[in-house]
Amino acid sequence: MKDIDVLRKDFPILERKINGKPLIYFDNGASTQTPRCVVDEIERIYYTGKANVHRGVHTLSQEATAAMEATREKVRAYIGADSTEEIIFTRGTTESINLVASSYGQLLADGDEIIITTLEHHSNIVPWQLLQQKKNITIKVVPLDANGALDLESYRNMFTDRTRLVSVAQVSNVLGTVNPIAEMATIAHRHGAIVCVDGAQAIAHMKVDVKALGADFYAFSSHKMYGPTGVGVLYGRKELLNAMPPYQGGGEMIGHVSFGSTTWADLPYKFEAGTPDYVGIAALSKALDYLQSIGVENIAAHEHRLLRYATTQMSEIPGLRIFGTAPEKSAVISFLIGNAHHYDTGVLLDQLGIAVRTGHHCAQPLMDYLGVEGTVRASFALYNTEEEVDAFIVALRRVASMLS
Ligand code: 7TS
Repeated sequence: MKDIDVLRKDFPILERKINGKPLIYFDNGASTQTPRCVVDEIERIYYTGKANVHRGVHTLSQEATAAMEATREKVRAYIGADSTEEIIFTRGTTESINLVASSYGQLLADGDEIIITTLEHHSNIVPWQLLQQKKNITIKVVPLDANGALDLESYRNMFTDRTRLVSVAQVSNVLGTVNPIAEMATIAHRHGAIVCVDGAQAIAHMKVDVKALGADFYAFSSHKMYGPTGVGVLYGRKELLNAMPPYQGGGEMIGHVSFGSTTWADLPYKFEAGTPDYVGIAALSKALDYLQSIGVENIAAHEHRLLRYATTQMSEIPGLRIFGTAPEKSAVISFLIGNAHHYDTGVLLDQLGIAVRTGHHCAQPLMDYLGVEGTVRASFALYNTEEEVDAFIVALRRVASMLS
């Protein structure tokens, strides 16, 4: 990977002091920081290029449209999709999954079954529960083994001739578990079910190829991949998207509107009602360039080094418990120190300049399964360093002695 000290200069926020201490930003699972090239692009567009997309013959509008469509093509290539018709811009992973549940959900019938897992984020649980209020479907939940990996034997045995869809995170935002999506998709497809993948925690941390994964839908958020907030992507296989009804109605998603009947626009516009965050979408293009200039495989290797380094040292702290020890694990470490409350640990770490997330991480069913109310979570990104991990370990030892 490129020199980390040079890369860190792309992120001015990393020069901040928090409570008099240099910021150590370990809350990348919630949002990654944004490099200068992305912020510069947002500023450039607002100052010199802002115009709505698709709505004018004038030059600025044409430029804005071209920028949005160029990002669509870049996203397509980045995730290995066949066509830009399969790339829908949304507000984030949450909206992408809601789109699938609302729209594809309308094609389900009473008595149909879907499969999710114990480690899902609420955004891959609640949309399906909302669908359950409209359709009498059954939601089955794949259990975990002691390491926090999915129990694939149970998964295999869950399929019936009524199973229509599996919706699963590629990476757990709490345990870091990397799920064997390709294997799960093969099993699902054999039973005639389709697979929706929540890629929120994967997209910036490993190579994603939707076709190699066998994903029929793939959802992710720009703000977790060094891009702007307020932008997400839903990849969907063209034949599925074509069969699905629109998600929202409004401008830009129609073919022709009359009070008698209205027809829909072609893909992907059928699913993009209203003015999108066209500035954010255009700037996402710069985040993709940035990721590619470093190489996601290099980022993954760097983050795994940090994961191993931190895990080894954390394991030596008396009373510290790590949740999630799956063999395939991303750079996310959830933990508790003795009986200390996760919130107290988080506040003390913040005093020392270290940003971690605490709480249930929008995964309450997983917390119930783990038998805890919440955890503390450190999650790494490309700009984190071993020196930061060293400072984190010193801080954890201090917190442990204060709270025990
Ligand atoms: N799915 C997973 C696995 C996530 O980790 C998150 C956000 C989402 C979906 C929702 O993404 P959004 O961009 O639509 O909000 N996870 C977290 C987190 O772990 N801490 O803050 C947000």
